[in-house]
Amino acid sequence: MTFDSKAWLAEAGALIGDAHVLAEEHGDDLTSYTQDWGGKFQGRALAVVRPGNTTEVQAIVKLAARTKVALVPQGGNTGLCGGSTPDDGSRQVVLQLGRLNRVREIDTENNTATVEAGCILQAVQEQAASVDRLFPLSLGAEGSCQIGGNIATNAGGVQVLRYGNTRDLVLGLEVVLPNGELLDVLRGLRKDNTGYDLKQLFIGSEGTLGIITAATVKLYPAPRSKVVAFAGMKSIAQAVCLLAAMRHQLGERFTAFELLSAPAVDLVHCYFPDTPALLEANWPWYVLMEAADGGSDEALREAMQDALMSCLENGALEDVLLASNLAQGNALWMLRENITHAQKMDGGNIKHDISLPISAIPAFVDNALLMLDNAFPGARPIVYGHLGDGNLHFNIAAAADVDPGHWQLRTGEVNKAIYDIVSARRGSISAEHGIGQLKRHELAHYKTAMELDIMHRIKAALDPQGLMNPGKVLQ
Ligand code: FAD
Ligand code: 2HG
Ligand code: ZN
Repeated sequence: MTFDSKAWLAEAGALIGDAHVLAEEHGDDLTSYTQDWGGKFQGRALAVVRPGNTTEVQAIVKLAARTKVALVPQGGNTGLCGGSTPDDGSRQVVLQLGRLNRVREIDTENNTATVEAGCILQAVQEQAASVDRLFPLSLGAEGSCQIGGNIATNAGGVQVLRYGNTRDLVLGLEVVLPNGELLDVLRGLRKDNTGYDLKQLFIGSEGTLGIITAATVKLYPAPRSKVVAFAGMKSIAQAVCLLAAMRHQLGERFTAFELLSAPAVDLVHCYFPDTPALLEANWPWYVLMEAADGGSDEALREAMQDALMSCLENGALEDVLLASNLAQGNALWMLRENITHAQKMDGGNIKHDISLPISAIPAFVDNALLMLDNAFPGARPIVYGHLGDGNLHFNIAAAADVDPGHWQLRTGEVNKAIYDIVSARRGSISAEHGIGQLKRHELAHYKTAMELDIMHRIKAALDPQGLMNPGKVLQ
């Protein structure tokens, strides 16, 4: 039977309202939904549908299942692996969750918030702050990514050191399964050993197993004080010693430990010339640290200062700046967050979001930089990331005399060279960004046959028609 796209659009319109079904056939411009944030992936879609509640999501999923139309779930479309970009479109529909943006409940006694998937991450943080709580997930895209997208990618960010990944923050989920049925495990329990923990399957599944429509997440006491420091050092080995010493001295108060290489800092200065110089001397490596707690600013500053001074004496750092106020702390964070934006402006960088045991990072970096020097002379490594979690963004920009477009053509070669080193050390080729369509071929290569087989069997059990975000994660 031929597929009648007009009839499909009309039926979808009848289910959720014509105004919420966007289509080229209706003269709508779908570009902002059919290309990714980084401009690496462009697709097309039969339509973009924007249901307004869980029942409407179910209705759309049932329609898609009956008519064999594939669905591409989309949150804020800030993902870095092309996970929310459709393919060439004739039979793919983007299911955009932005209208599911209600806060269903905040329970201050249970320290939980139950929010719909389309809530912007920053809005969830603000809701938590309004009741004197902290929702600790924090990342550069927090002004536009959605909590559903964060859960679907198991996002990391800059406070994993203290609070864990998104997975560690989710207590319950509501999920529309690929046949349109509702899996309701939206519970706010910190203990629940009643068999398999089904919600975990959907966390990090990148829209391939179902549509997350709501979540119950953990809240924490809002910190009263916060201090930020910026240190320079000669080597990553020093930074690893610094991490251990600071954690030892500050314990639970230590919330962030971000590594920045000199080329990453220089790139920010180049594209954001107003960025202030922070230390007098230049160092090959820098670390941005943050501590927070429920006590006074003075006491926390003193504890941070004591810890930093003993690290300076012990040779774990060469130079350090303790931010004197909130504005200076924010400027330090801005420098860190702007690396991604500077790289986008610079063009053509090949991203590697890798993780290793923290103890293995210095040798990995030495090894990988040497390999690059030999195999890709002139290539510019822009290394930075969440060293406190053993997660580096080991991104490689084109040599100054190489066209960024040509450099992109070497992605497969560069990836193999880096990932072989990561894999030999039992690391991960995707620490926090996911697989999407960017790394699905590499996943097939670097995961074991047993892991892949189990993943395929789970996918087939939940999505036998293969309509939930096809071509993502699994090949
Ligand atoms: P989208 O990009 O819309 O989708 C991502 C994936 O999730 C897709 O596969 C999509 O199909 C699926 N999906 C989305 N919503 C749902 C849903 N409701 N149900 C089922 N599947 C769904 N990531 C980090 O981990 N740490 C960082 O520090 C970080 N920093 C970033 C900084 C910048 C400047 C940018 C642009 C990105 C950054 N990211 C980071 C990547 C990105 O922001 C995260 O992956 C984020 O969690 C994606 O959320 P989103 O709502 O934009 O999802
Ligand atoms: C970050 O930590 C993000 O800034 C983005 O995860 C990393 O752009 C990147 O490679
Ligand atoms: Zn990151």
